[in-house]
Amino acid sequence: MITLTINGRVAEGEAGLTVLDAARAAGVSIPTLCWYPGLPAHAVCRMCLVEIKGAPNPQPACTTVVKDGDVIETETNALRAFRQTNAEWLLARHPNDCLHCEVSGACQLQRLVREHEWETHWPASAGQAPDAHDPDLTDHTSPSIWRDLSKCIECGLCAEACGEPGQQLNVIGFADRGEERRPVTVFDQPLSETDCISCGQCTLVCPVGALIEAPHWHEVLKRLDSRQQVSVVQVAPATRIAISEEFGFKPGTVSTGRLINALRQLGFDYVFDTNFAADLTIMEEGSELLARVKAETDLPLFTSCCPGWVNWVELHRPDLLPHLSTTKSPQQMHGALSKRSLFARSLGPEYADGAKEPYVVSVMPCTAKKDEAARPGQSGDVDHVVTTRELARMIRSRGIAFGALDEDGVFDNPLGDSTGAAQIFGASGGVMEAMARTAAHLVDPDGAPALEWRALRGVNAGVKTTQVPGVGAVAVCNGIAAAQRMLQTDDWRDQYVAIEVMACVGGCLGGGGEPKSMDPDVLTKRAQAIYAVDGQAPRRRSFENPDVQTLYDKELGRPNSAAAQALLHTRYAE
Ligand code: HC0
Ligand code: SF4
Repeated sequence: MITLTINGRVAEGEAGLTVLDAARAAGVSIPTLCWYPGLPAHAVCRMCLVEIKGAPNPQPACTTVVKDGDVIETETNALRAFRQTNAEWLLARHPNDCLHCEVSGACQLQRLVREHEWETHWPASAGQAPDAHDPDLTDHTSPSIWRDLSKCIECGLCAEACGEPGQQLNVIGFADRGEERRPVTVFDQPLSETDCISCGQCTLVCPVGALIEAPHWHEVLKRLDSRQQVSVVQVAPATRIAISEEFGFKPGTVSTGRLINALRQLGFDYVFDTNFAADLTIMEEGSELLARVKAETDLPLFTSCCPGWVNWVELHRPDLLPHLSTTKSPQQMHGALSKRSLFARSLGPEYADGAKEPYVVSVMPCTAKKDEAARPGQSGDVDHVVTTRELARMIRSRGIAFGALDEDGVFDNPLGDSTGAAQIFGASGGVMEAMARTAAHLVDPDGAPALEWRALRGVNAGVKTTQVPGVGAVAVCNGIAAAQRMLQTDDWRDQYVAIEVMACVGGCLGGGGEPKSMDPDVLTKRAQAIYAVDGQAPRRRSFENPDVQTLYDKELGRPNSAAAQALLHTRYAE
């Protein structure tokens, strides 16, 4: 431990910490715009400059390491004046259209303006009107990600999240210098023509509104208000935990009941659970795996529920498409069941004869789920996808006091019951662990296979592996960068029978549509909550879900039957 003085107060800190971390640990807030936990600090925005006694010039807090005995000032007049000049430069180039901006209220620049009283330095003058946007800097071509580079403050975080050390996709990089420095795609193409996989990690780190998810929430509210169809909503496993952070709860708070009550207040007729379809995925994908193991074909099987990963395979390794499970993702399965199963037909004569379909919305931690919903052969299963962040805006916009809601909400049936195995889908390794629980049972119904496969858990390791008795070795790639590294090795084909890939580190709980967080441990906290829900579930293996059993008995016959293939499986673009 070392001792330092910050703004006249003595504090203890760990050796090796940056001034920024040490100050935050001591309760001192230093403004930043280009810093994000987990990405390298590069001191571009110059907002975090501090004075350290003995140092000739102000030093950036994000890259300067504390030394024992340091005497640090973060709020001198000179520093305040410097930050203000910096802000003036940024604000002179930034559109003054907060009222129209999708991230209003969640924008780091807007927050700093408010907290530091910089409003007076933001001219509402010519060139700053909303319609002054250069259309060449706006790109709405992707079904998942929108760009408006007139809002970019050149922090560089998107390029890091998309490239090194993040996703290692390098769709976005920096071009030009000085005034023209901005994040661009290769040949300045629109995102839809690049190798973007829609993971949304760039939107998660963007401190302003330059990169956002393609918003669906306005349209969802309009459709709910019109009440022309029965409306159905499904909620992803990761959303019920992270939504809490949007309303001031600690990371890792489980808000399932409150969330269900909020969705009812928004006007949805049926509030269902994506987890029901996650259990169904295990039945379909697990059966597919056991059939492939028996026939020794197209192994290893890759999971296909992450649309960012599916996009990557189609773009970069179409030779691997036969290895992808043909099982639709739980989102798409749930949509198909909501629209074309006994449930849909039970909604009334117009629904029974197909003249009408329910309006289906999903709430996902993921931006790529928006383009999954538009995939050829699957479009129509789900009408709109809102991210966790968008749902928070919907809840606020309707004046719903989330924190005051009762925690007693329960999902509707028959598409709302689930097991603990489904809940862990939201964490990296969860799909494979859920599959292991059921596959191990199917190959040895009288045995007592493990329920918990801890080797597959955790948000930090890139690749996790274990052996499933009677099935074979399985692996989990935690993030698309880990998957790319694995595919460059020589022996992955021979080593494993099944591989889970989630494009975002941490799995869906780290998805590009989750709340933005400056807590470096946020992924671990969300994961702990997911495993706690599983640990307390009365049923923890997917085949134990009674409503899934009923669905097979009444409608689908058995896993991978012709009826199941027609409703729950898909093909990929070669
Ligand atoms: Fe996921 Fe899913 S677990 S991809 O991360 O499989 O988005 O939370 O909803 O579909 O269930 C995301 C999360 C889901 C799906 C499920 C899977
Ligand atoms: Fe890169 Fe993902 Fe953003 Fe696309 S969505 S630009 S792949 S970080």
